Amino acid sequence: MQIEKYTVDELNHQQAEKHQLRLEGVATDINNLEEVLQKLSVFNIAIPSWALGTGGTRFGRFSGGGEPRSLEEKIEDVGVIHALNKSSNSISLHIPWDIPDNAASIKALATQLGLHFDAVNSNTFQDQKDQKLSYKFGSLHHVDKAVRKQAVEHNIEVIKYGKQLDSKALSVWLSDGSNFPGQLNFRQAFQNTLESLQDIYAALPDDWKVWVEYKPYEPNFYSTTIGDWGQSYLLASKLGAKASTLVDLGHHLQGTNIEQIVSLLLMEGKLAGFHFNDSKYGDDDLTVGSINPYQLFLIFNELIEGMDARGMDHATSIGWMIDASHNVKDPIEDLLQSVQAIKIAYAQALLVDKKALVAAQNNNDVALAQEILQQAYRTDVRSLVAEASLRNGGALDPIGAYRKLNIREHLIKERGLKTVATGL
Ligand SMILES: [Mn+2]
Repeated sequence: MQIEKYTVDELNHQQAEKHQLRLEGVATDINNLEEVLQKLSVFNIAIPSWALGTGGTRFGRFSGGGEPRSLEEKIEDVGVIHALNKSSNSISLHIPWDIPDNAASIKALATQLGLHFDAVNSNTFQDQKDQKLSYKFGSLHHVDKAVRKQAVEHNIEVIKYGKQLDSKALSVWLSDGSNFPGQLNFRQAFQNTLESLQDIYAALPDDWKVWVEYKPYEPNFYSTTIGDWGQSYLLASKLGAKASTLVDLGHHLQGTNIEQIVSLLLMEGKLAGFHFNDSKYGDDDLTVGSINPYQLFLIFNELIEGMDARGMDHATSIGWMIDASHNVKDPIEDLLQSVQAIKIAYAQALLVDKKALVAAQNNNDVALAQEILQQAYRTDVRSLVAEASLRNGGALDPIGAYRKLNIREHLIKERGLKTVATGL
């Protein structure tokens, strides 16, 4: 389904007066208001094709109804999200869950909805039907060269699909690792991974990048071959300029200082991008900003500081994507919440008085440095995010609009109650 713009305009009109008052209230304290609004209005976050359906756990999956039954319907759902928030103008495909059989028509549909294709993601963490060799003991790091070759060829095939859709990056996450001490020779596993990635790297088109993601544990619980940013950075450095490290927020052990990792990767020009989510105990499945919004703000503070130091464009020089599993919420609502949370953290970080912060740091004025950060963090920037959306033709309140327009009910009517999207 597609959203008629006048229906969004009507809802905005009903909320216009309240919104204006809120905006004026916060605007009086902001010196760089227009700059903040401008940056917010061009900031987009990619939606992964696997996030439009209800996710599952090891134990079960409870479909919410009206899930997309095809890649076309997934793209339509991203179109709904983008029509409401005007901040989700791209989709990241997962191969083989979402193979574009007819690239021309898929591209035309996306273009019609104002969307393009972000990074393509390979999958060597599962065995697919009719697959010759198994990934039970890993893929790019496997002891058997034939398995490594099969996994390399899969990645090259993913690049081929991405080229048809004008993607510009291959995102690689490996589940390769070991479950028990002694199972694996760490150096050999790393060398095999490097050699496999070198073969994939050689197949990258000139204007493409490869993003190397890391994760400390799961599905393996003793070692992961690309388990932290050091291992990813080492691989990316050895591969060359087109390779860099992808940070997934949930892929860290508890208490890890992710903002510091981000800062140093940016310094080295090796930060590829982000997978946004949140976690309480482990893994990466909760909605970004739902558990620790202050950490998200601190990460954005370092991102902005580091990108500005290198003259990088906030909106386009890094890949921004959501990577979460929506097990108990309506996936579209969850994705709308995610984008709002990201934009709120970004807006707050844009408000940090950088000159004052640098002065405080140079004076070792620890209390003042904290005050400066928290002054920005404690500002209610929701009306700024709403204003940026409004100026782009989106909804002041995207989730409210989604509910008032009864979109899920429409989707259930159109697709049925018992549909299951491909994905996790
Ligand atoms: Mn991820």
